[in-house]
Amino acid sequence: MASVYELFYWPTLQGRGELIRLALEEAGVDYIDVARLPVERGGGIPALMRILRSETDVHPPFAPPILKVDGMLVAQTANILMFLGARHGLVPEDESSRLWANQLQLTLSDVVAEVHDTHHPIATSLYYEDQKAEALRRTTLFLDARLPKLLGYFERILSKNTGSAGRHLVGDELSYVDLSAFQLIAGLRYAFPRAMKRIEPDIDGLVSLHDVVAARPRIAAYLASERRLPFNQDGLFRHSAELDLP
Ligand SMILES: N[C@@H](CCC(=O)N[C@@H](CS)C(=O)NCC(=O)O)C(=O)O
Repeated sequence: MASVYELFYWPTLQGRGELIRLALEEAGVDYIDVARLPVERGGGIPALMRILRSETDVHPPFAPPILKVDGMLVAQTANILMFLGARHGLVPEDESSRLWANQLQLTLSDVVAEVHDTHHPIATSLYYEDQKAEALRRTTLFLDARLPKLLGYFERILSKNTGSAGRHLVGDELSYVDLSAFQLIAGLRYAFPRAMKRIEPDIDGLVSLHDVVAARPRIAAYLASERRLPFNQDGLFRHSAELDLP
């Protein structure tokens, strides 16, 4: 019998949970986005809180996204993707490619954390309004130096992957790292359209990768569905006029 995947993530955001949703969608498996079910059907934030506050789990996760399957609770985005990738053909089979995919995914997680810190540079517990000056300073430095450097790194990895003619980050076929790279470009375009306009001419491989992923039949169907939440001001990628610097 096929495993039933239960994803636990904040119900109104794409956030890091989106990297897991994209892998589940591309794999074509059935999954339940538990916190998006109504509370009366066992969903909502209470479902997430039950897991985070559980006293009985032997391996309790610290933060979402969390995947529950076959009696296991798996957390940490890169860890979940390593697991799903191996199960559903979203990563090559050999050990060295799997390590490489995980390494790239962890680097992508670092980028995601830096994006988050543009709007919350001091503390997640403080409102954006209470750290606006620091956010502006942080975003300026991020967009000027860090973002071109980080995206330039992934662009270099694409161009070195000659086996795939520069079409994929790992191996010859689509991997979960490609799916996450798609989400990174989409999120950055939403949050920082002006800076991305400046940077995109230097990362044409990543831009093509974004388009190739978006056109994959399962991903295209997902993006057009109600399962895909829109970007918004509560997620990782936020757009504000004052941080949308050129
Ligand atoms: N390194 C973790 C970070 C997880 C994380 O920061 N999750 C956020 C949502 S995207 C959260 O709800 N954190 C709660 C907390 O840190 O207390 C991962 O990649 O999954």
